[in-house]
Amino acid sequence: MNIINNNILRITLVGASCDGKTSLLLRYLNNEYNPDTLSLTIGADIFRKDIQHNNKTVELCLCDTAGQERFEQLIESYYKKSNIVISVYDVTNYQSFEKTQSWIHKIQNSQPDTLLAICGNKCDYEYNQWEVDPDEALKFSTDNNTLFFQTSAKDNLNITEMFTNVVEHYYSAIPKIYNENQIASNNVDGITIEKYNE
Ligand SMILES: Nc1nc2c(ncn2[C@@H]2O[C@H](COP(=O)(O)OP(=O)(O)O)[C@@H](O)[C@H]2O)c(=O)[nH]1
Ligand SMILES: [Mg+2]
Repeated sequence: MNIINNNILRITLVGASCDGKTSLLLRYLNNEYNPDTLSLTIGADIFRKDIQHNNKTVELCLCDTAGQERFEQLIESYYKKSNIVISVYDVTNYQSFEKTQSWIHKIQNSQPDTLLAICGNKCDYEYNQWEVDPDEALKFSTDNNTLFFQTSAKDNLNITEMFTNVVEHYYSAIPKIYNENQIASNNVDGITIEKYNE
């Protein structure tokens, strides 16, 4: 039988190219921000970070994916193993919000048990440059039962709070699982938890 370590949480970031996924992760992990980043994410990268939750150490495996269509199958293989998916969009780019909507619908259909969040990034821009109305994004989020955040990797706004919040929500949905150190099933109360097998 497969022994599952429920102190590992997999979080995957998806979205369009250039909405700031890599910048969000670098800000969260290293408190770094590089406005001139030229390095496009190729396929997917995994980062790890230990956090404390209820006096226990939780290892976050954070998967940064590329926005290009040609990587969608690879990205799918990562988000399928994830407990939480955050779909990022750029508040100044309506097309990126449309991409987020299509990711949410796609993942909801294939994995109804994954905790989903949407994140409008680049909130540092003047509001008159925003193409995505926060009320519309919030309505989409409410209608689709996802969490909703607005962040800025540039100004370090709401990023740690977002990751802390998704982890809290995840565990509050499954207190029974988290109270045990290890569980011997990969499907308890309908929520699938898998061990990372990279
Ligand atoms: N103004 C602003 N620019 C950002 C922010 N986050 C990322 N960027 C910029 O947007 C571009 C794409 O960011 P990147 O993290 O590579 O996006 P990714 O393709 O989703 O990983 C880069 O030039 C970043 O510096 C943000 O919060 N505010
Ligand atoms: Mg990237």
